[in-house]
Order: sequence, then C-alpha cells, then structure tokens
Amino acid sequence: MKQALESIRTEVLEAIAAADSKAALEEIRVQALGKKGSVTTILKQMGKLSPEERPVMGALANEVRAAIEEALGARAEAVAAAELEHKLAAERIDVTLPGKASPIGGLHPLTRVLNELKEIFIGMGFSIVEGPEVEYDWYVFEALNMPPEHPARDTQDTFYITDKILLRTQTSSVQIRTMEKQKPPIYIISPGRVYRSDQVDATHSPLFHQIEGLVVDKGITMADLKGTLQLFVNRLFGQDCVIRFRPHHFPYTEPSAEVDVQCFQCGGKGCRLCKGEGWVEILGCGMVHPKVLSGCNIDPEVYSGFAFGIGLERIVMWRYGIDDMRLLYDNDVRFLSQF
Ligand code: 2U9
Repeated sequence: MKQALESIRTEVLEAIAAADSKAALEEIRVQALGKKGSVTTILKQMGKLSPEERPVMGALANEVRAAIEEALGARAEAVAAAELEHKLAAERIDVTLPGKASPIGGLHPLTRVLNELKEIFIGMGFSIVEGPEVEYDWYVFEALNMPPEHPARDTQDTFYITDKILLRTQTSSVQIRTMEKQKPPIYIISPGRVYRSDQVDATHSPLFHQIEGLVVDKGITMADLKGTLQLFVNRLFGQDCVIRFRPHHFPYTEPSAEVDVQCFQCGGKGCRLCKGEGWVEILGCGMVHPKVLSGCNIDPEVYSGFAFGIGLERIVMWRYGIDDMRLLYDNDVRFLSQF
C-alpha cells in the first residue's frame, strides 16, 4: 500500500507539472482525489490494515493528498497567470491607431431649403403652424371661396377618401383652421406635404411640398405684401435679386399676383436655365378675399390680410439647378450627397 501511495504521488505530481489548462488540472484532481479517485480508493482500503499499520498508512495517505492539493493549487495559479498573459497578448489594442470614421448622413435638399425658408419667416416674426394632410372638403375648397363645381377645383384635382374627405391640395386649410380658432393679429406660415392628381413628369408629382404664409391684421395693404416678399427673396437669393409681380387670379385672394425672379444666370435676357424667359415664377400671392375672412368670422371691414404660396420643389430646383423633380424623390445617395 505504501508503494502504491508513493507511486500515485510521483505520477500525479508529474501529471500536475505537465498540465497546461484549468480543465486538465480538474481532470487530474477528480482522478486522484475524487470519489472514485486513486487516493480515495486507497483510503477506503484502510479498514483491511492491522491496527499498527493503520495510523502510519493514514498519515502517509494524508501527506500524499496534501502534497497533491498543494501542487494543484500552485499549478492552477501558474496556469491562470499564463492564460491571462496569452489573452492580453492576443487582445492587445494599439490605442495610438487612428479611429475609423463613421459615414455621416446629410439633410435632404428639400429639408435644407425648407429649414432656410422657416428661419427667414421666423426672423420676420411669423409662427409656424402645421395641420392634417387628410382634410375636409370645407377647409381645402369651400372656405377658400371654391364651392362645389367651381372651375378652380379642376386645377387642384386630388385624391378623395369620401365625398367630403380628401388629401389636401394646398396647406391653406391650416390657415383656415387657425382663423377659425384665433383672432387677428395672425402672422403664420404653414409648411407641409400636399397632393394633386397629377401625372409624374420632370415638373409634376402627385405629392409635393408647399410653404404658405398668411397675415391678417388691421390696416394690412398690398404694400405690406410686396415689402414682405421682397425681403424674403433678398434673404433667400441675395440683395441683388430682382422680382416682378404679374397679375393673376386665385379664388381666395383679390387682387392676386404671381411673383417671378429675374434669372440670375442671364440677367433677364433669356437662357437655358430660365427656358428663354429671363424670369422664373417662384410663388403666388394676393390680398385675402373678403369672403374668406368673413367665412371665418373675421370682419373684412375691420381686418385685411395677405397670403402667399410657395412650391418648395420649384425653389429647390431653381436654387441647385436641378432640371427633373423626380431626382428629389428617387432617394439615390449618389445624387443626394452632392448637396
Ligand atoms: C388663406 C387665404 C389665401 C395662399 C396662396 C398661392 C397664392 C399660390 C401656389 C404656389 C405654388 C401653389 O404650390 S403651388 O402650386 N400657391 O399661388 N397660394 S395665394 O392663399 C391663401 C392661403 C390661405 C386663408
């Protein structure tokens, strides 16, 4: 038995010295000291020894077990240290290397120009008001002096949800809602998506964006309208920007006008950019029709106002020299990343 214990000690200590992982050490511990391990098996046989031999063998068995446990502990520490060293070497990070730059997105040209327009009007004291895109016929047509069968409805044909509910064709519905709720003075702009039943081509889309303005106060005249819009174009296109007011007709404004900017490429002579015209239309405007005011319980004898409507896509295309509106909706990053 003594010899057996000695050879177990030698073999196990050698195995421990050769082990190079925590798992290997655990395996050795189970084989030597586990329930069915070699040292445990010997200890179970103690009963068969004579009373004189038992304490001697018992002491030796305990000594062998202690030596194995100590060697296991020491080797476990060495293996853990080696494993950590290996991990540190393998996972080394060079903190002096330059970082990897993440691609940064940009604002869509429509959003860019819309933000610019909002800033200009906020700077003049206007507030921004938004409203629903799905609207009642009343807010889109009737309250704007376009009763059923009015010919102007044809030019703003839209998508109907029911007979009385439709996708708005202009954001004027937001201004009507504001006039119904709020007493003058009113100085608001309403940007947003609008819809018309148009075929898609280089200058038309069934969905486009508008920014409309409305001022209602005491003593507002055409001079206020012209001054406001002149200031607006100067802030947007620069101090040299020349504009002209061309008489027009809208059912909701009287008098009405369209505003053209002189082509900055040819100075009004006519070129490819302005399609030979020398001028480019950028917005429509007018004095709010008295019927529109009284329909919203605002007395046209006391108050007057002006309104204007700007098609955002047109401004963006003019500003960046884009000749096809569809490019704005294609979502092609190669195109969009130019702006
Ligand atoms: C109220 C009363 C009147 C808004 C106006 C225009 C003229 C206009 C077009 C510009 C390009 C539409 O997107 S576009 O095709 N708009 O020409 N809009 S006056 O008039 C209003 C608005 C609200 C209560």
